[in-house]
Amino acid sequence: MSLATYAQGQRTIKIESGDSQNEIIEKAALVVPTTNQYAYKKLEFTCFAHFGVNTFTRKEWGNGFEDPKVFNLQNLDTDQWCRTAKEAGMKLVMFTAKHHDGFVLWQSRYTKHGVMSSPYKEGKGDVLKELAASCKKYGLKLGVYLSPADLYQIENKEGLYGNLSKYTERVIPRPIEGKPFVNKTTFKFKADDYNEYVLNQLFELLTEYGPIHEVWFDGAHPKRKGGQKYNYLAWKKLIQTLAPKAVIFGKEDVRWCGNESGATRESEWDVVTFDQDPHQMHLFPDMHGDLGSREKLANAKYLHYLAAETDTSIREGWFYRDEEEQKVRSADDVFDIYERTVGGNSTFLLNIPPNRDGKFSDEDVSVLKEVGRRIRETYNKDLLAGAKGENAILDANENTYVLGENGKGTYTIILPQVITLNRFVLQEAIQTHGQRIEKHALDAWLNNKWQQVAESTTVGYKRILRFADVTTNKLRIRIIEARSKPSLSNVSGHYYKQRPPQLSIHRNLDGQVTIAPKKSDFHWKSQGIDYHKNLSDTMEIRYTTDGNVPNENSQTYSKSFYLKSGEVKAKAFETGQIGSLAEREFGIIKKDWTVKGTSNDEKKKPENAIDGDINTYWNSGNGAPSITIDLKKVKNIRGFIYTPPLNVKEGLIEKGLIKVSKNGISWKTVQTFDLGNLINDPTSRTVRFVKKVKARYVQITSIRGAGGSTSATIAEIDMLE
Ligand code: FUL
Repeated sequence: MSLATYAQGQRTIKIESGDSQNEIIEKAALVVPTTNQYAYKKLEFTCFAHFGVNTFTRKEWGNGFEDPKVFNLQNLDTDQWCRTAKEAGMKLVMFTAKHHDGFVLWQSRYTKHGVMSSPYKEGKGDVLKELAASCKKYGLKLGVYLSPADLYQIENKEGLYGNLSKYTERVIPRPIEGKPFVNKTTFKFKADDYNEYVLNQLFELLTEYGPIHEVWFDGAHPKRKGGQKYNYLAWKKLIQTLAPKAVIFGKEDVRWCGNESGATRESEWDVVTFDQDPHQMHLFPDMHGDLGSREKLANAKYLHYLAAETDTSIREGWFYRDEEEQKVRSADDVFDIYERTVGGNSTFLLNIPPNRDGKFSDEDVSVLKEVGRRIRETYNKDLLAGAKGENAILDANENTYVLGENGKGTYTIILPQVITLNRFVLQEAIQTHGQRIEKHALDAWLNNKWQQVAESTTVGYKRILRFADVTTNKLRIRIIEARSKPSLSNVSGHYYKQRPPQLSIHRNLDGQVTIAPKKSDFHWKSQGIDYHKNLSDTMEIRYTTDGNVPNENSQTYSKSFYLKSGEVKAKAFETGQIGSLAEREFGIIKKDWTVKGTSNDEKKKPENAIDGDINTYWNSGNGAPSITIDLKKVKNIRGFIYTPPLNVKEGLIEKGLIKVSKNGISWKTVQTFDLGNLINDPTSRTVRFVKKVKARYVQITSIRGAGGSTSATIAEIDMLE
């Protein structure tokens, strides 16, 4: 089929069987976002708020058996949430109206399992209503998270989830006496009981809480029942009718970036591939790895615009737990993620879990304020102002752009004076021309010649290049590889006031601890500065092992040191500035330990669980999902750290049992433990015992594996003394 058949500006393009590789690439260059997707991309930085029964039970995942009375909310200050989000520069608040536990935070007509049965305002409270009013007041958009998984509807006797009811024609919303809707729209859908429940609740959420701009369907399922299927095409019809400006997350509008830790891809393509027509699909699998390179496109059946969203939490875990143990990301960390996500063609959704007092905690607020300040200080001022060059890319107008030649383009910018910059922003005209740039570089005129200061891959909605300070009066952008004619829409130059680096702390099997500036993760150069080389000249690292936060008088770090067990805290100090806190808890040295357990595969042997290497792991295979560790000496143990492997779904221990023994003959049960959300968030989890136990042998048994898995898997176990 000739390419002329395809007008520029389609969201989905079918690949025909005879299409050559070049034709596929040409087609990819024609794919553009919808108006809603484009508006969504422009939000850039958005706020997640996980709030519900888990806030009060301190669990990551509830189980559906929670008594609504545990939601013992007395105070709620959604104005404070929105004021803080606004100050941080966020544009939308995404709220967990219903998480997997099934407890609803609005006054739904269709269940009693929610705020209506809680102490909050004696059952008359409506958290979503208060939040919607605050969003309006502060000019923020609102999104709703409605978990398809619903443990309350799975576990209770009259529960609708998987109850094997028939698909029949249902009128949505189902009328409830005495509670009429102002919006008189009705729908007829073929649905079973649970799909009807979801549709009725969507109707409430989308008609009674102001305009909704994003609907979030999480893919995680702690449990399933009765082969329950989702009639997503009906949900979509309802959403598109009642919330015409909303994008749908987890489906064909917005996709999960593939992790919950703030990791970003070097090349984030929004033009992705499908095997079927995405407009007809009910289920959208998570996407991992390379999504849009030329090699990937070669096997496509459909090309489709699907915006990337990166979600992570400011606190360890998605729900608020406490002020003491639950770590909070520093402003350095959040700002770094902001630059990698927003500046890496992804929308940043940062979770700030409100606490049991109905507020964002002080520490979270101060981090957000600082991040907002840095964003404004760095990005509100364009250092290219007054420069000469292609007007279309210097005019800060998203509707003007410059079209390059096929596959390339070079643009020189002459500044009215010398400037110093270390950030450079590029944007493509994705509204009209989609995402085309595959490789580009920035040069600066230095010592009478062009020198490359940064190089990167895709651009899309936005790319932020980070590099060491450059002082120049001439810059040059080179588009090195692109699909069809690249279309740059905007560029700008910025200066970020350098802070001391973030630190990372490691200990080897012999107990030697090293502290060093964090290596640039995910292919980002740490602004070209080699801290390792300059360590003693410009920066000092100070640390403690007694639990105190290091200050100017704490011990200086000059070489690795031995630590039997305990906590290391460190900060970098540099010309009057103090860096953010790095902290790490280390268990007992594992060098002499031995271990017993089964495995089907030499590569997954039990020894991998105690080898200090998180890249190797143990899996119990067909044997008992249990491992026994011999610490070789009786120790006083206060807990342990379970580290699951990355990218392995089999055998993650969701519920486990700990037993100990002094002699390996008589055993004592210590306790069980529950860990939620391990598949999507395979981070280390610390389990603290109610009281210390004396033990030489420790046995960990999996009672329930994540996703119904029957084996047990451990990347690393550390025992805390
Ligand atoms: C995950 C959920 O299981 C977590 O609890 C959280 O809501 C996160 C945003 O998505 O899949």
